[in-house]
Amino acid sequence: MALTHYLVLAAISLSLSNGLEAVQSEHEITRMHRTGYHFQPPRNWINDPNGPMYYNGVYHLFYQYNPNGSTWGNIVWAHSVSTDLINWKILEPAIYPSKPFDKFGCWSGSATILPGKGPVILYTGVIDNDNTQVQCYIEPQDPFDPLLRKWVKPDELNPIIVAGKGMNKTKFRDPTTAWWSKDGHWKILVGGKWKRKGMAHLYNSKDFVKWVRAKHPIHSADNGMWECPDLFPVSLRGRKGLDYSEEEKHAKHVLKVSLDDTRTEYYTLGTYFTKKDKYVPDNTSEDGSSGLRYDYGNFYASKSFFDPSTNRRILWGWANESDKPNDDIRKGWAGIQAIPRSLWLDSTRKQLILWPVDELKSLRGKEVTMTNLKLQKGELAKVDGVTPAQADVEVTFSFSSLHRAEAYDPSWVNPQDLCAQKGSMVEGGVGPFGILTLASKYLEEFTPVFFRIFQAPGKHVVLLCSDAQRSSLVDDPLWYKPAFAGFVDVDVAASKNLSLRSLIDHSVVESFAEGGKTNILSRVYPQLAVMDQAHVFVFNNGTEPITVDLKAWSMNAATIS
Ligand code: DQQ
Repeated sequence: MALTHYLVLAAISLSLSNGLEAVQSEHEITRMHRTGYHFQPPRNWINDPNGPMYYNGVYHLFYQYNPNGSTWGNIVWAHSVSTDLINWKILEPAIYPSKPFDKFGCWSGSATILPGKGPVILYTGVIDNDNTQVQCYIEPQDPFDPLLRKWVKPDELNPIIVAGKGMNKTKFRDPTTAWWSKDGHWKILVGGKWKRKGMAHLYNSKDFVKWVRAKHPIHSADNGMWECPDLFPVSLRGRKGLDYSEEEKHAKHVLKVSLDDTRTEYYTLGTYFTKKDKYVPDNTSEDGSSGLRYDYGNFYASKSFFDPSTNRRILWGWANESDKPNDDIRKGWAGIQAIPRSLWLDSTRKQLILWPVDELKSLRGKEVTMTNLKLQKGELAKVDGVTPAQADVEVTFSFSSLHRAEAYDPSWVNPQDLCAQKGSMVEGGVGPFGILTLASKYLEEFTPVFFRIFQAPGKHVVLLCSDAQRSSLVDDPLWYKPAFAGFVDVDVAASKNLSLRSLIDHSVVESFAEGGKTNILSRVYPQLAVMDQAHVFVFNNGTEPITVDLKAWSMNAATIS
């Protein structure tokens, strides 16, 4: 059916219903946007993933958690365990304020597995109302407990690091996993700020007890407080992950920082000069907020870990809500974790690839396929047969020519502005084409995830958008409905196709373009397109016809209890 037809129906339906009048019960408000397979605890606020690790056959995920409500505060480390990264058992909080060195909060940190000893954790303790931050040490009470339920803070060791003279002690947090260096030291990074400069302080220790700050930060840049830094090696040879301490010849390093000012993250690929304790980004990686991102959407405070059981590096990231704190109080919950992603270096060596861990496939239920489906300009087709609000969709869009690609204006440097301006409904040459997720019957609401291809001198520019602008009938200016976007670095003239995978889960659409080159997570709150009233469509709004090949699965719910 033609898209214009749907849009006329949407207008009629909206004028008849005079907007959104549905009165929702408290139960519906709490339930209807909860995720089916993205990690979230039964209630309350969560933020950063903390101390992820694999130990003795068990994955541990700790996370910042407010045990008393659904806004940020009273922060403890909640604790969940899993054997497959998808289904989780929720345990008692592992770290909570109990000592003068963490009385005002137990903030983010990381786990390190010490040879011959087992896991220990470094985290940030807040010691007063002024937010003075120190780094603290905690270890399992019983290292033989398979679930590591209880943790103890040795008084004689804590706080293990305090800010030195001339440092900003209220901007001093989020210790990384430690790595062992050939120079005979354990090393960690701690995020910091001095004036406008964000930085990662480097600390050395011979015994994991006494920590000495290196003369200079391992790296810094003029972009405000660096939260949750992460530095790790990636192999130049294939997808195999490397442990933090592995000093492989055939490796590069990744430094990721989370920017408090913009609540966005970026990473650079570069070289870690171990002797000098310096990290230098490659000249192909921009060192700033418009640099490379794991995700161009709602994804923050991420943290990776090495999984020795499968030789993967796995990444967790927090996806905040996009509604208002008052909505979260009504819902009784806020925050989810993105699906854990495997991570490796792209063959171009200029960026990373991120892809949902394979274990997610265990939740795939009924499968539908669409093959060789032709879509002319303005056409769309419904994907029938899967649970539309809880689905995994993989699709390839092919086209025979790029002659119709619109000219690229070099002033379009910000993909998000470009996506907001040229949304899914603005006709183009090659694209926009993609999928409409969480769409209501007559498209009063939908979250499109789509490509648009432009012709620039000597190359094509591929834009991926995940556009929340029309995702919900609720017209609240305080709801965040961005047209998230990123460019996809791909030779589309050679391949003449583009692939997309979207994980749709009630209030989250998590998308991966071209096998994980450019990824976007959006949080959305449809009012009509909920549960079995939601739909998934494929569409084309470009003059170039496209061919669609699609597989979609209903997703079963993960067990998280
Ligand atoms: N969240 C934690 C801090 C960290 C911030 C507090 C990042 O440790 O810097 O909940 O979201």
